[in-house]
Amino acid sequence: MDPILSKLGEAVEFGKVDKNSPFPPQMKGQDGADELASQALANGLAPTDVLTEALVPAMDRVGQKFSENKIFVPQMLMSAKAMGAAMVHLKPFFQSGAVKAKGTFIIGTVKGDLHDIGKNLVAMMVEGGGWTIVDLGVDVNEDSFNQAVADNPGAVVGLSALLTTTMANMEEIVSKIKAVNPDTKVLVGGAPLTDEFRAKIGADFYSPDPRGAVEYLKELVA
Ligand code: B12
Repeated sequence: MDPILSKLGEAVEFGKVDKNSPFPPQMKGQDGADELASQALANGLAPTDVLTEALVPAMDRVGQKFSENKIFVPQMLMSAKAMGAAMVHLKPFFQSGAVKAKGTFIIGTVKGDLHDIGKNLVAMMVEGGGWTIVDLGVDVNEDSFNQAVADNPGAVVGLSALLTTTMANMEEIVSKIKAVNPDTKVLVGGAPLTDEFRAKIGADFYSPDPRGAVEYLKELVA
């Protein structure tokens, strides 16, 4: 792996946001995720490699350490901040110049859930695929999704959940969206989901990654 990607992965894993950030003390004065992501792209590394080889595996390591009680919520939060600092540099590459004429994609993390990194990535990639994004943020309930569908007739909806407790909230949200607008297509995603779960809750499509969502949406308007 390119050394800069290993360094970037470490910066995210240990929560080093940028050179000036005092956390973690053992990385004082070193470049953080902000500088390293910018350097990786300036060196010509592909944005998808930066994402899939450095950033996403780093967050997986963070999750692993959290489950083993080796780190706690504050460290997880610093890693999320570092990931966010790196994503700022990736955004322009994924947004491309594609004309936003394919349709509107409403996305939100479901109620009770505050994880937004995956949701933001999906939004970024779908926007890059030529869709207009309505991002409802985190902790979104069925009424807000339905209001957004009413405001954007014909829009496709994406739901994200990262907790096993909040993925259960997806079922209610999907059924309330379908009760008002039966033709609305609903995509679901997030680490704990499976296609079996998608079928059980009556959603239209599941993908473990943003690429699958982009492909599905492409076929929808083809
Ligand atoms: C960062 C993080 C946090 C940060 C979130 C910051 C933020 N702004 O998002 C903070 C510190 C706030 C946090 C809090 C908590 N967290 Co947390 N967190 C994580 C961590 C380490 C990384 C998540 C992440 O960003 N991954 C990187 C992104 C890119 O991946 P992703 O989200 O899975 O998204 C990808 C796909 O799933 C997919 N996708 C996602 N959404 C969608 C939607 C659609 C439509 C589609 C098609 C695809 C798709 O595409 C994305 C890109 O590939 C995970 C561990 C892990 N490995 O997932 C734990 C994890 C999710 N957290 C966990 C827990 C327990 C918590 C807390 C309950 C901890 C606590 N005791 O307070 C709280 C809950 C707060 C809440 N109410 O939501 C557990 C969940 C366990 C479970 N099975 O339910 C995990 C798995 C850690 C662990 N191993 O125990 N967390």
